Amino acid sequence: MNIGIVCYPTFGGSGVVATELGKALAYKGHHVHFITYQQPVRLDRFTENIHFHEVNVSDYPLFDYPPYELVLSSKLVDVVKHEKLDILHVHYAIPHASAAYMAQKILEEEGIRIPFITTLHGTDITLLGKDSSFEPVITFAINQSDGVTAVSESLKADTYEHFNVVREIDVIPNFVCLKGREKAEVDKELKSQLAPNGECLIAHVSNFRKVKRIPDVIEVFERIHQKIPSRLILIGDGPERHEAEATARAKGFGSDLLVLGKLIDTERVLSAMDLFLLPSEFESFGLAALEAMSAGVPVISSNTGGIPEVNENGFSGYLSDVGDVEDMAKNGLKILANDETLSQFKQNAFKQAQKFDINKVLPMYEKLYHEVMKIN
Ligand code: GMT
Repeated sequence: MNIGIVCYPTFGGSGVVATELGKALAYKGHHVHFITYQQPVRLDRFTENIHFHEVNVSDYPLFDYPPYELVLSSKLVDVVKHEKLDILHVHYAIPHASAAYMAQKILEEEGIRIPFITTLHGTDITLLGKDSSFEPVITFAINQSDGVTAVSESLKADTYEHFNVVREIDVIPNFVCLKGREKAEVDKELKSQLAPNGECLIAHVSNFRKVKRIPDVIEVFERIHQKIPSRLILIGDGPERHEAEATARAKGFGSDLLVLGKLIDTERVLSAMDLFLLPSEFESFGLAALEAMSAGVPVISSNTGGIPEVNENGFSGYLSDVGDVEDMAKNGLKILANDETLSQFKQNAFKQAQKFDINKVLPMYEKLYHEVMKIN
């Protein structure tokens, strides 16, 4: 198949999922065309069957806000025509689904029928979707899509709750690429660098937005740190990061805080961790938690949104109510209590991640592509 993928090219979960999906499809022999304003961050090397089409937004002095959506629609028309695409798969409803709809209509005038699938990722529905300035467009674009997927049952339910969606939504969960690994591999050298005195390593990965509840990460860590030698490893960047560093210093454990910033290859660092914290206010899925589990790291998380579909309470980690930092710390200490318990949770975390291996999820997307193309 000749597949066009539209996504945000940044470190956010939707961009990561779209890029990894494209890479896996290309590996299976499909031709994949990424169409976005920048090379996606995880598309960092030449890969056969993968093509990148940059959307250039012109900087006319007339525009206070350059119309990205229109330029994207035009680019989609161009790529569909010249690369003879069979299908478009857009990730994140805004503005990708409506841009795809516009491109579809323009191409129809020229006798070309291109179906498009919209994958809903979370904040497009749960945060932006609730904003009345976007709602009619999102509802329309979802209803006009030839296929719609959500990354969890919880997000599917939220979509029906917040929008007047009258069409079927398929749940296709996010995934990890385990590359045939049967167990998680620990980077021992890195572990001893990060924990020179054998401290427990506790990680958090995110874009440090408010929804991630970074102060809870600090609170939970502080409680664990008071009981056992431990270090907090923060990966990613965003508005709440600076405050987190300042609080850690003020609380007196600044020297046990390591801020690694945006990393392309989180897998290696995660493999050295003992625990992962995800206390978010809301998560439609929690890809970061799944990536941690795929590195054999148990997860202490909130029980919001789609997280319970990913992290199994008492098996791959523990779930607590949003904001219950006492319970999260208590659960973290339970996992870290002794080597035996920790090792069992690590194995369980990897087993849980195996349920979301790309080999299980990729065929679901391929099946949907075929169904949508047959109807059209
Ligand atoms: O919140 C983020 O980290 C970014 C955001 C995005 O759209 O890139 O993530 C959303 O999509 C991810 C991939 O499907 C999900 O794993 C995240 O749970 C979801 N974020 C929220 O729902 C807050």
